[in-house]
Amino acid sequence: MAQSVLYKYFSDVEAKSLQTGYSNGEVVKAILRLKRVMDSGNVPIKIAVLGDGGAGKSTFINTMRGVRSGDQGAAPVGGYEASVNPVGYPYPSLPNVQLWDLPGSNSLGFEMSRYLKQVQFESYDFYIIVSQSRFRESDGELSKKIQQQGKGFYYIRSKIDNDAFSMQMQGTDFGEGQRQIRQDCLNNFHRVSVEPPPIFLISGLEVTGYDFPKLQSALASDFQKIKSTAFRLAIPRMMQEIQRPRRQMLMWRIGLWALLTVPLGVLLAPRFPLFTAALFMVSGWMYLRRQLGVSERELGTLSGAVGKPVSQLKADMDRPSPRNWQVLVPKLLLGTMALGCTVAWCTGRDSLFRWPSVSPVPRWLCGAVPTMALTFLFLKDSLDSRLRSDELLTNSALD
Ligand SMILES: Nc1nc2c(ncn2[C@@H]2O[C@H](COP(=O)(O)OP(=O)(O)O)[C@@H](O)[C@H]2O)c(=O)[nH]1
Ligand SMILES: [Mg+2]
Repeated sequence: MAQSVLYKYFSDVEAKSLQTGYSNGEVVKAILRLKRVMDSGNVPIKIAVLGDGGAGKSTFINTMRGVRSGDQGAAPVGGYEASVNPVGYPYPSLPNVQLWDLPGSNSLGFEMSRYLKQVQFESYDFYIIVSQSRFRESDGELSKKIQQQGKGFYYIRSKIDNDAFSMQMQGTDFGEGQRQIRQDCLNNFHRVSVEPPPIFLISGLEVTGYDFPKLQSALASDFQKIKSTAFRLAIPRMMQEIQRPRRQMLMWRIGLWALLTVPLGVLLAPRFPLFTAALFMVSGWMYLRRQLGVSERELGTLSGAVGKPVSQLKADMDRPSPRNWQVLVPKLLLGTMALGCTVAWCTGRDSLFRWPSVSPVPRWLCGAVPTMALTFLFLKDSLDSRLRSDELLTNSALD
């Protein structure tokens, strides 16, 4: 099951009160609370350390944390996986950061998609891929998955002390050797069509040697960006979670309203299924308009708090959603059916619907089913687009 994003950033009580507040129409209040947390920078960050088994992930985590492999609380090192599940370790140098030791991407016998699921790949905010001796296909696949999410990562060539030793034995210049390794990594990222990340050549055993100090200072200086990217990327899911109780309640009401079209519309106005659908759709839509949305006054408050003109907030929240044919096609079909029934009734061709008997039931059903389904789909769509406006408004306010 996907992990809750809301509970990652808020305590149980705060998350519940955000949901209740939103259900009571406090959209702007909810947005401002999200903004407060974002501005405080007091957000937890999960950094995944991943790569093949034996690449040096656990050693790297221990060295970052200033512990040795045998110390209490250190990640177990040495050719075996402590667990098939990721393990998180606090990183004292940066507040609220955890380094997560992931099982080797080659060690569980998993195909990539199962591996990603097992380690809850998308739950991390930043990634460090550790690779030894050469670029692997799995490095390319993992980096693509990271970039698809819009998140950042570093690439580490570990055990560079071994490379240094080999080069020395072969009389190769180490500076030139390092340049070639970097170039090889860059070429491989270009080959797999991934924007190359910062690349560090390190020995997990030497915190002051090679690129280790550079890596630590890069992480410290990228930290603000990592935090704000993580929070921004979490907004759509956080909003969905905040909106969930309200959406569920309104979905129930929409379902009941659509169901009402059967007894009321078809029995009272059986000749005009399209008219019934229109009546229910318009009244349902007006109800949703009253239930959801942000008033001018609230927009003014938000505008003052985030320093963005009301016109800009409005333009952002009214951005049209991409056309979804999967929703549009059934609506068109149902509308055509309801229209067909209305035309048949009005032109006296409704005898078609009486077949095979003179019973009016088939005729009613022909009108009732598309009317009900059309009303439901239309209102569900309206509900989702109103909720989406709130999400767009949140994005705009926190931008
Ligand atoms: N020479 C050298 N050995 C390393 C380095 N990093 C890890 N090792 C060794 O490689 C082996 C596997 O390391 P480990 O951290 O358990 O790899 P993991 O499976 O990726 O977690 C251990 O014997 C480590 O001591 C490194 O940078 N240099
Ligand atoms: Mg390990």
